[in-house]
Amino acid sequence: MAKTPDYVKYAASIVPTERQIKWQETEFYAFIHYGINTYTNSEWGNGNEDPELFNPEKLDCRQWAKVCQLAGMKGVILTAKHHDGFCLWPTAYTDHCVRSSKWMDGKGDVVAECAKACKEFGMEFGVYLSPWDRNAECYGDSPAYNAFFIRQLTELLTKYGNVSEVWFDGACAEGPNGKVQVYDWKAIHAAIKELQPQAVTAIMGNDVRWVGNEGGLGRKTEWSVNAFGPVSEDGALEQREQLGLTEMSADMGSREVIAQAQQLYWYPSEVDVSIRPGWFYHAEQDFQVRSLNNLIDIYYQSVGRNSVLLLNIPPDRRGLLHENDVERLHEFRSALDEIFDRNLVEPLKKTWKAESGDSMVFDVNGEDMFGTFLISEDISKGQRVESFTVEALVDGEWELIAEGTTIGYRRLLRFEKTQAEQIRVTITSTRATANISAIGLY
Ligand code: FUL
Repeated sequence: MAKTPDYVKYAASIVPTERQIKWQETEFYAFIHYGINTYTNSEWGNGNEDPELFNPEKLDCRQWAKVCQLAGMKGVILTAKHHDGFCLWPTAYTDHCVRSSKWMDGKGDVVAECAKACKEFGMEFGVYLSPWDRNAECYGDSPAYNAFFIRQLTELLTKYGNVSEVWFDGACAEGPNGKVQVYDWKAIHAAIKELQPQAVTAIMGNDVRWVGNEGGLGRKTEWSVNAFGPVSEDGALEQREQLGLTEMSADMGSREVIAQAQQLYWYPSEVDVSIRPGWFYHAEQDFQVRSLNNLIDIYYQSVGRNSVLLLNIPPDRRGLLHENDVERLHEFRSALDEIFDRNLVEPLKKTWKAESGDSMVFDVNGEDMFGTFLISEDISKGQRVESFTVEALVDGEWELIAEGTTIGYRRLLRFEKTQAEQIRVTITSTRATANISAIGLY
């Protein structure tokens, strides 16, 4: 047998942090895009909107949290500030915030209400704080804006209890002074580490990578171990450039790519997608809520492809999740519960330690129909499997019914519904001993 190259051994040795494991286990959570854009019917505000326009009549964050919880989501990420700079909390650092609105006579705080509701419903709470700020005068005066941004971040991370995820979008532009803002990611991340060390940071963050599209499409081959490193890591940007990698690259973790890398990272993917065409609520999109089948496809393409699903549901002008979205989420939960209701194979009692070529056979009763295969690696020990097959024993013959490449935290494969007496799972290639922690057939 050929000797495993050192770079492959190195890749197999990379493991996630505790907080990355916890994040991956959340599987599915909500994005809530809400703010001044909701009231101006836009996606990107200019920053000169009148704060008085923000005036929900029935704002109810408990409804958001409850709906999300019933949909099986484990948390919520709220746009505390979008690119327009309007803050959903009464920040001390700008008047462009809820304090200047009519809502609750300027005494309200959406971030506080949302954090509280999440706590009540046992959900994680995360914040989106847009680095790009089209309202702040100091935007573009890099040191001044970095200080302002860290002050706002500090408010969010000290006044609202536990924050599970901090989401920084990658948009960047020129400020009123005509200069492009240069963010001090090192200082920004140091502040988070000090104030909420358990929080994962996403996109322009250290822990969670953007999947590279907003259409709900994860890669069939998705390496959490890859050569595309976070912005605040020394040398990561240079390596991206050298290897020609962007968030959109189809391949950032194959043997070909990692052979050329100096440094590898555990940097797993998050699939962010909206339930509607827009990120913010627009009444004219009330009948463009994604179909149930589309949402199920997205689930298989995200959670089923070693990613976490961040599904956006935008509250409407009342401050409520719209009935059409709520109903669809209900249907989505019921459909998932139905698919994954009963595992037709005996669950693994202990981790299956597999080398390349190892197989394991599982009894199936021969009567039930199944069309989904689930497999997981124990990611606390790394991500190692490069390919696997699933065969079914039908009338004494083994037939290939599905095959996949990477596994990671979870891989789901769908195929035409079939019956079998047994299934045989083969790990055809792994970078080191694979630690298979779950097998399922539905
Ligand atoms: C993008 C933003 O520009 C969109 O408005 C939205 O917030 C999305 C999640 O990220 O880059």
